[in-house]
Parts: sequence; structure tokens; C-alpha cells
Amino acid sequence: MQDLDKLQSEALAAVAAASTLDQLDAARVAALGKKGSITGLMKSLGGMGPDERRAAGAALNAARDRIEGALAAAKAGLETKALDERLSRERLDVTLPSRPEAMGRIHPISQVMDEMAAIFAQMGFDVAEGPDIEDDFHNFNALNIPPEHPARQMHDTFYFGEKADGGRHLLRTHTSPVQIRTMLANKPPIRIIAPGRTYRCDSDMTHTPMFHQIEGLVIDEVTHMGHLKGCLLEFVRAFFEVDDVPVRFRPSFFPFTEPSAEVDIGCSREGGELKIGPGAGWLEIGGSGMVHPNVLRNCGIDPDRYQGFAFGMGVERMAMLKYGIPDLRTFFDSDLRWLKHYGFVPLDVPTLAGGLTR
Ligand code: 2NL
Repeated sequence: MQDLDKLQSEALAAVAAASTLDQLDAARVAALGKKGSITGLMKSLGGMGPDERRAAGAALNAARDRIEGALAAAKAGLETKALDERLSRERLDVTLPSRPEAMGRIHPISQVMDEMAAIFAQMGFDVAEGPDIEDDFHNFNALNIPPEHPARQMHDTFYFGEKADGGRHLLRTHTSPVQIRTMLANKPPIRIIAPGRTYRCDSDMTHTPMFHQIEGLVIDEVTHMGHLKGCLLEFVRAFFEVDDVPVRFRPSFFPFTEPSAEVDIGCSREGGELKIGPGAGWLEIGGSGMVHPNVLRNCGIDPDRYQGFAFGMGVERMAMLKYGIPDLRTFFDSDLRWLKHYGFVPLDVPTLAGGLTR
């Protein structure tokens, strides 16, 4: 028993010196294992008298408790150290791009609609949406398009069967019914764009039965044709990223606007290549005008108090002009080679700050 202090110090020193879990376990076995130094002293208790055994037993138990405490503390420390080492060794950079490289592409129609929406959003327009399946009222009547109008004829509009009230469901032929619904549901001021799918029963080299439009609508008490021209001028310059593109308004007719104007932008031909910018040529990009008083009235807006402009553009045409896509029909071929060539990388989200599309 005279050895106890010495053995205890040795055991505690071995615990303190252990730098791995294996070394720590060796220190435990050396002191408290079956043939350990402290266990050996425990065995000698049997040969002692009662008083001596009581004192020696208490001292031994205290030494064992101290060593076990030191072992537990050292074990916790080494385990934390081992975990920290593993965490730093197995570090994973979740910001790395996926491997193999992402293969998907954004369709040019989606990209161009996002680009156009980003520009108009900057000018303070909200994006409005409505159903593809419409009725005569929202697609035609409310827009001041009379029943005899050629656009209503069977060969232009996809009609569904007759409704109970004698009206008909149809696939919208433009996104204007979205603006009609917005005017019916909201009071001026109104400033929205309506992007989406449109349908006409027409199919040849330059027409597809489904195509895309973006229309715009501004209604308040003071907005005039000057604002319309300024708005489209700013849009065109941002969209084509050319600072000096000229815009020309050509008098025209639409039943839902008065006066009406077709919108042309300047261009030139260099060799075979079409270039957007100042030049001898003009390209039509859409139509526009001041909203017809009948349309405002049909939507419960007082035309003696409120006025504003509207415009419409074809998304396919804008995509073809900006990205040099020669053939409209290829937009809808679902050809993966075409999409790989003309499509956009998903992370290239159009923003004005980021330069729309790189
Ligand atoms: C074009 C011509 C245009 C509109 C669309 C519109 C909508 C309402 C009232 C008045 Cl609710 N106008 N839209 C106006 C003028 C032209 O589109 O060439 N689109 C591709």
C-alpha cells in the first residue's frame, strides 16, 4: 500500500501523456485492467485485518475514482479533437459547380420573355397573367372588335363548343384579355405587362398555331403618346443594348386603340448581316396606340377622366432579331441540337445590372 501514491501518479501521468484513444486505453488497462497496477493492490486487500482493510480500501477507491475521472475527461478531449480533424479533412465545397457539367438549356423564348420582363419591371410595370382559354367577351367584345371583324372568323380563332349562355370558349388570340381582366378588377393607375402564349388557326413558314406575345398597358389621368414613344424607345435600347437605335411610329389601325401606330426600329444590312441601329432600313417590331374610349368604358373606366397607352410585341420575332435565329418554325421542333446552339445556360438569369444576357 506504500506504493499507492506512486502508482496513482504514474497512472495519471500516463493518462495525461496519451495523445490517441489507443494510448489512452493502454493507460486504462495498465492501471485498472485485470492485471493493472491498482487492481493488483485491490487484490492485496484480502490479506489484511479489518481496520487496515477499511483504510486501504477507501484510499484505493479514491485513487480508482480519480484515475477513472481523468480517463473520462481525456477521452472526451481526444474524441473532440478526432472529430475536428475529420471535419477539416473531409471539408466539402458546396459552391462548386455540379460535375459533370449541367447540360440543360433555357429556351430562347423563355430567356427573351425574362429579359423583356426585367426591362419593363425596371420601368415600374407589374406582370399580369390570365387564362389561355378565354371567351368572346374578354378576347373580342371588350376590345371593341365587332362580330363581323375578320379576326373573329373561324379560320383565325380556335373555338371550343358553345357555352350555356350562347357565348363561346376559345384559345386567346392575343394577351389583351389579360389587360381587360386587370382593368375590370382594378382602378387606375394601372401599369402592367402581359406576357404569355397566344393561339391562331394559322400555320405556314412565318406562322405557328401557338406563339408568344408581350403586351403593355398604362392607364392614368395624364399619360399620352409622348410617354408611349419614350417608353418603347427606352425598352428597345435596353433590349438590343444599342444606345442610339431610332424608333419610328407609323400610323395604323387597331379596333382597340385610337390613334394607332405600328412601331419600327432602325436597322442596316452589312453584307448579309442584319444590324440593329441607325441605318437606311426599318423593321417592324409591334403595334401600339392610345386605348380606345370604348375599351375603357367596357371595363368600367370613365374615358372622360382616364386615358393611357397600350402596345403589343411578338416574342418569337424579338428573339429572332436579337439572337439571329433565321427560322420561326425551329422554335417548336424540340430539336436538342438546336437548343444546345440557341439555348441559354440556366444560371444566366437576365437582370439589367448583369447586362441582361451575356
Ligand atoms: C401587335 C399589336 C397591340 C394592343 C396590342 C391593347 C390591349 C388593350 C387595349 C388596347 Cl386591353 N390595346 N393592346 C394595342 C395595340 C397594338 O398589338 O402587333 N402585336 C403583336
